[in-house]
Parts: sequence; structure tokens; C-alpha cells
Amino acid sequence: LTLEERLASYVVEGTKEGLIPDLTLALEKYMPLEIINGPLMKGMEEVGRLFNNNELIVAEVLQSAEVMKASVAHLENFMEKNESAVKGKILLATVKGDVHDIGKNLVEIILSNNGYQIVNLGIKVPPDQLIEAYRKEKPDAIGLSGLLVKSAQQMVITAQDMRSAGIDVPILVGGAALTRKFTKNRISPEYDGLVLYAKDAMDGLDLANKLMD
Ligand code: B1M
Repeated sequence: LTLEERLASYVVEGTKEGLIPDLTLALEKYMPLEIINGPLMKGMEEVGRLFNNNELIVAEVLQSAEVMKASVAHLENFMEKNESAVKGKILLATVKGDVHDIGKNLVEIILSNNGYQIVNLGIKVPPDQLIEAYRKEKPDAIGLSGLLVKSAQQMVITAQDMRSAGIDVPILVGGAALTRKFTKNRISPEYDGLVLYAKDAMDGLDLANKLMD
């Protein structure tokens, strides 16, 4: 197997044996984020496909998630840190009913390495908790992540509840459950502030930077 194939296979197989040495090798060729978005994501896509076909069980997918998390944690040490003054404060959460957090945590890493103060509320965050955290933290923006189909609908509800609570700071939404179109047609009309769709973590950073300018 090539290095790239091996990296994808650690994720698919859910094994960490040999992972760190291969990540070290990969760092000679690629930037940390290229390794995540390239071979590691390719592995995750394969896991999603196998899971969908009932060829993997949840316990196996969890092991794959562990490998992804360990890889991201390792690669984070090699990411460029932009030590500029704090550009803004962003509240991050995976919406109610959804446990997927790898993408959200990647967004946290990218944003915090680039001058943002992040308050990460974790997973399965109901609107009430988000509203309470908003009042306490007074963030400049709120980022919501969701991977399940039902999470897209949950984002609509969350936006409605935040509007009722008088919140209108920009919200950034992302995750496999969403599309730009859904964001524009279904979430935006339910919220008083800007609603921006981020296709990946770097896109999230670009959007945040535009907002803070
Ligand atoms: Co789940 N799962 N899962 N799962 N899981 C999916 C999402 C699924 C598509 C797999 C499939 O069937 N093909 C499917 C959803 C089907 C649907 O609703 N259409 C699914 C399912 C069904 C489920 C369960 C219901 C399974 C079950 O229990 N029967 C269950 C749900 C539990 C719940 O949430 N209530 C479940 C559980 C799990 C695990 C716990 C085992 C594990 C999650 C572990 C964890 O996150 N800690 C897991 C995993 C790993 C996946 C897949 C395989 C991989 C997700 C991932 O981490 N990708 C996933 C299939 C897939 O996506 N290929 C799947 C890597 C990550 C870096 O990408 O999160 O997409 P992603 O983030 C991207 C962008 O989306 C974006 O940036 C990132 C890249 O830079 N982004 C943002 C994300 N959030 C953002 C926020 C932003 C900006 C960008 O701004 C705020």
C-alpha cells in the first residue's frame, strides 16, 4: 500500500498500530490539514459507505472515529498557529440529538489556531443551553454542526428558538446534514441575523474572517 492508502486504512480498520510513524512520514510531504482532508477523510468516507451497507457496526465506526481523533490530535501539534490578537469569540455546538463531533472539533482547532476564542459546548446541545451560553459568553457568532438528516431540521428549530430569545448574531452552520440551499431556504428565513453555510472547516474560517472584518 502507498502511504496515502495506509493512512486511509487506519481509519477504515480502526487501528492505530503504525499510525503515528506514518503520520510523521506524511508530514514530510503534506500540510497537516491536507492529511486530514485527503487520506484520512477518504478513509472516513469509506467507513460511512460500509456502515451504510451494514458492513460495519457502530462499535467499529467508533473505533474509526478514535483513529480520526487521535490523528487530528497528533497533527494539531504541527499546525501553524497564528498568534494574532483575538479576532472574536465563537460559541460552537453540535445540535440536539446529534453526537457527531469530529468535524466540529476540527472547526474549533482551525478557528482557535487563527485567532478566535472558542467556547465549545459539546454535543447534543439543546436550544435552551445554547441560549443560556449566549447570554453568559456574549459571543460574536455561533457555530452549529450536524450530521444527521434530523439535525438539519433541528437547526431550523434552534434558529427559531434563538430568534425568540432575541439573538441575532451571525450563525455559521456546517456538517454533512446540510446544504447551502437548505441553509438559505429553510434556516435563514427563521432567523433575524446572518446564516452562513460552511462546507468545511477552512470555509468556516474564511467566513468567520469575513464576518469579523
Ligand atoms: Co454516524 N452517521 N451515526 N457515527 N457517522 C453518519 C453521519 C452517516 C452518514 C453514516 C451512514 O449511514 N452512511 C449516518 C447519518 C445518516 C443520516 O442521517 N442521513 C450516521 C448514522 C445513521 C449514525 C447513527 C444513527 C447510527 C446508529 O446508532 N444506528 C448514530 C447517531 C447517534 C446520534 O447522533 N444520535 C451514529 C453514531 C456514530 C458514531 C458515534 C459511531 C461515530 C461518531 C463519533 C464522533 O463523532 N465522536 C459516527 C461516525 C464516525 C460517522 C461517519 C462514518 C463519519 C463522520 C465524521 O466524523 N467524519 C459518518 C459518515 C460520513 O460522514 N462519511 C456517519 C469526519 C469529519 C471530519 O467530517 O463531521 O462531515 P464532518 O465535518 C466536516 C464538514 O461536514 C464540516 O467540516 C468538516 C471538515 O472540515 N463541518 C463544519 C462539520 N461541522 C461543521 C460546522 C461548521 C463548519 C463546518 O461551522 C460551525
